[in-house]
Amino acid sequence: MGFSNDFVWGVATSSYQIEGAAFEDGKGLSIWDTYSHEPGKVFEGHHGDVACDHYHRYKEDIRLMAELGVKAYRFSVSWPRVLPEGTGAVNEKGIAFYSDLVDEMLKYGITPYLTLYHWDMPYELYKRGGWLNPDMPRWFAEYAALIAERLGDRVKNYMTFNEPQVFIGLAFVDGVHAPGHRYTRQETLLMAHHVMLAHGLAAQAIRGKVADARIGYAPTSNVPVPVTMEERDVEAARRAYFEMPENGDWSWNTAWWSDPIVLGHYPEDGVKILEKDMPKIGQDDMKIIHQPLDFYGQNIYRGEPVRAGEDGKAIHVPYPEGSPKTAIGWHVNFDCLYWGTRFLYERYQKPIFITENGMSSHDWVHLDGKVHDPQRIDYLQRHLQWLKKAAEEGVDIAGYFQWSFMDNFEWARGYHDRFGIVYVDYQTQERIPKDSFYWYQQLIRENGENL
Ligand code: PNW
Repeated sequence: MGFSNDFVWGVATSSYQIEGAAFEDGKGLSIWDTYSHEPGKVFEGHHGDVACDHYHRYKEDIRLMAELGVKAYRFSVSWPRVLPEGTGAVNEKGIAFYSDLVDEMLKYGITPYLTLYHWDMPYELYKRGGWLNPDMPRWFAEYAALIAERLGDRVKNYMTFNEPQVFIGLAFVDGVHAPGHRYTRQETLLMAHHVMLAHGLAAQAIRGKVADARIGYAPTSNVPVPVTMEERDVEAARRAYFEMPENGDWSWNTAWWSDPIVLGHYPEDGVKILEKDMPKIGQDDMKIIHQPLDFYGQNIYRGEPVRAGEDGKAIHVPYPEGSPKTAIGWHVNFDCLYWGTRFLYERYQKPIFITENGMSSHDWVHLDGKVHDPQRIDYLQRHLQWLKKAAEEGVDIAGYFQWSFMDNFEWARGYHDRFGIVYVDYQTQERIPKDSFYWYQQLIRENGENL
């Protein structure tokens, strides 16, 4: 026993990171279109104007996915491509692109998993206050309804948000992602509340249009991993995953972002610590936020080793000097997929999808014309071994999406870091499957049996 027969093996990407065609066919601007062109914001001034030119090459890309043998493809829709002003007039050419993209997937038997918001907020809505504006949840629901109406006959799987921790936390708490501001705690907590309301209203809107829709969510956070299997350490890690830090540093807190959506209330410990900065919560808000979820998605890349202190609380155990890091500088800890899925399943009791997992490296084309990435094969293999162990122990794991299908625009790091199992030559737009592509192809064929 390991992965179920209907286990969903997939790959993931997002609109701004691959599409390009940033100013074509009536698309509106997103905050990443503007931010990436501000000097000094992105590595060496890179931007997503062309990216992988996927907008024009999607047929070739989907054909390659079919060759890979994935059962599902997680992609995102660019909100300003279909609603240039975020609300109101529809850009039919934008809708046509996603409709054709979905048809192309279905032609090869690849199931679409659609993310509504992977950070590329319409610039026009940003000018109106973005996530601070109380109308934002309603605009988001209007957008969700449009997508469900136009694609819902063929798209059944939806994720509302990708990583609110990043597009609120990194963008507005730390100020290092678009639009790159620092707001007060009061303001950012209000934004977070609006994001959750938007999730709830969008879920309702989708269900109103697509009776057999399956709806999920795709947050992220690093997983505290116990350094021993002793129950004391395991319990310390579990607590650290969900507990609000005493300093009120809330933006990466798993419970803050997921309890309201899955359980219907903010976590008590967090409310106590953040009380004076909490937004005013409307009478029906929690009901709106707490919509039935069909699956729980989580992006997991990293673990943070911890052990239990005297009082049972987690103490961070630093990684040994010189221990492995990926090109982006992230430490590697394979068992994060085991502990992460286990802790999440205990708390939320939903079928779990790993909606992203993968690593960056600085790959190149070798003299034999191939791209050799043994480090990525090693990373994926060991992470999947631990995911399999969780499945064997009864954690309900429904699927795994490798990040990313192809090298792409890695946000503030530009094209410097490569996460793909397909290499992209940005000069020629040639795609070259890396060794890890063929490794993953084999793994999917065997349903992970030889891990
Ligand atoms: C995710 N962290 O971002 C995003 O969903 C992708 O768009 C992105 O390309 C990918 O991971 C790789 O970075 C993350 O700080 C950003 O732990 C930051 C973190 C995790 C994920």
